[in-house]
Amino acid sequence: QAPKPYGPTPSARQKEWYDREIIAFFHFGINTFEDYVNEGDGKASTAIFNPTSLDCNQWAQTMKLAGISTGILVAKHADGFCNWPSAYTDYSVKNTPWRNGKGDLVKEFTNAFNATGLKSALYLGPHDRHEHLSPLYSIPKYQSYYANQLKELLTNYGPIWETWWDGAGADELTTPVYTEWEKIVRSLQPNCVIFGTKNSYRFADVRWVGNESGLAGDPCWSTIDSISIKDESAHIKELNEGQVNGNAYIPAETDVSIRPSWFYHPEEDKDVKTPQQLWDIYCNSVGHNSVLLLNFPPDRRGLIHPIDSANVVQLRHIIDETFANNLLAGASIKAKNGRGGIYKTSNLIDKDPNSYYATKDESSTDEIIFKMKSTNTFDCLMIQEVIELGHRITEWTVEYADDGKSWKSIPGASNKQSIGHKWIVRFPSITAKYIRLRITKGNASAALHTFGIFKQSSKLKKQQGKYIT
Ligand code: IPT
Repeated sequence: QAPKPYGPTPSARQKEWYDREIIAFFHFGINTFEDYVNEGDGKASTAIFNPTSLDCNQWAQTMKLAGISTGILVAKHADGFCNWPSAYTDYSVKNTPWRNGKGDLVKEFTNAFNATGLKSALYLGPHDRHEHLSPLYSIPKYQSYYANQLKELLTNYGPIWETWWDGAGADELTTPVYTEWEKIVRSLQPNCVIFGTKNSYRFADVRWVGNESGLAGDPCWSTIDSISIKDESAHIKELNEGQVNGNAYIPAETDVSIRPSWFYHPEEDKDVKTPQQLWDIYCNSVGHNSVLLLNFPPDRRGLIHPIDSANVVQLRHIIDETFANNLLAGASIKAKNGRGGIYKTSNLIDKDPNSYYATKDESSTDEIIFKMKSTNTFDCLMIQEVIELGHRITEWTVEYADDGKSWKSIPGASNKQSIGHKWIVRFPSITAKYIRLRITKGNASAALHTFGIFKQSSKLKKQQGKYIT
C-alpha cells in the first residue's frame, strides 16, 4: 500500500513546473535601446526600437544547449511598450522601424521555442507607466485593457506555460482586478502556471523567493500561509523559507539575472555571472527546493551575448558532470524502518524517477546505512522527496564513517529541515566507505526518490582546496 499524502500537495501544474528546474527569462524591449534604463517611464519614442539582427532561434538554440526547457519572454514591461502588435495600443512594435512595423516578437519567440521543442511563457507586466500617462487613465479602464491584451497573448500564440504577475509598482491593482484576469488565464490556458504576488496572492501557483540574488532559503518549504504572499514586505523571510505548516502549497521561484541588470547594458559585459557563480546559484535555488528563473537580456542586435551563452552552457556541463555518477551506486543498503514491498532501499540509488523508498506508516524516522564497495571521495550530496505526497521529512542529518561505527558529521549536513523536490549540500572533500542518512523528525512516514553523494565537476576551479567563484 502506498503512503497517504500529508498536508498540502502540488497540483499537476506545479509538478510540471518543478520538473523544469531551470527556466529562462528574456528581458527585451524599448529599455534595451535607452542608455542604462531598466524601468522605463513610458515616454521613450517607439522610433528607437530597432534590433539589427534579432533571431529567436539563436535564443532557443542556446537554451537547448543549456538544457533549459522553458523560456519566459517579457511581452510588456513597466514602460508599457508591447513587443507584439496589440490591437489595443499604438505603443508597440507596429510603430517601430523594426521589420518595417510588421514585426511580432511574441510570434517569433513562440515559433522558435515551439520548433525547438521548448516551452514558451510570457510576462505581461501588470504595472504600466505608458497607460498611466493618459489623462483618461482609470483602474477599471486599465483592467479591461490588460484583460484584452491577456486574451490576445493567450489565444494567438499556442500553449503558454507560465504568466508573471510582477508585484513591482502594482499595488493599486486590487484582488478583484486579478480575479477577472485569473479567469482568463485559467479558461484559455489551463496548464499555465501563475507567478503571483501581493494582491494576486490567491491565484499564485508559485511565489516570489523574496530577493533577486538567486538565494532560496534554508529551509525552503513549498508550503506557506498565502497571506504571507499578500503582505509581502512584512514576510520576506516567509517568502524565502516558506512555512513548515503553511496552509497552501505555493513553492518559491528564484528569479535572478545573469547580469547585474534585467535589461542589457554593454557596460555590464564584464560582469556576467561566471559558471562557478551560476553553479552556486543553482545549488542555492534548485538545490533548495526551488526553481531557478535565470534572466538573459538580449542585446541591441536582438541576440544573447556570447559570454552569457558560454557561461550558461558551462553551467549545464557542470550540473551534468557532477550528477552523472552517484557514488552510492552498487552500495549495500540497510534501513531500520523500511516499508518493504516495492518501496525498497535500492530505489534511492536507481535512476528511475518513479520508484521510491518509503518507511512504514508508523515510522516518521529512519536510519539508512550505505556501505560502498570501496572508499570514495565526494564533496556534494543530493536528496529528493516524493513531492506528490507532501512535505513529510522535517529534520535529517548525513554522516560518514570509515568503519561503519564511528560516525562523523558532514559539515552543513546536520539538522537539515526541508527536502521537497531537491536538496543539495556541498562541503569540503571527504573520503569514506560508509554513509548514514538519519531522518530524525517527520510529519509522516518518509518517502524518498533519490539519495546520492557526488564529486563536483572538474570544470569548477579550485584554489587551496576550495572552489573559487
Ligand atoms: C519585487 C516585487 O515586489 C515582488 O512582488 C516580485 O514581483 C519581485 O519584484 C520579482 O523579482 S520588486 C523588486 C524591485 C525587488
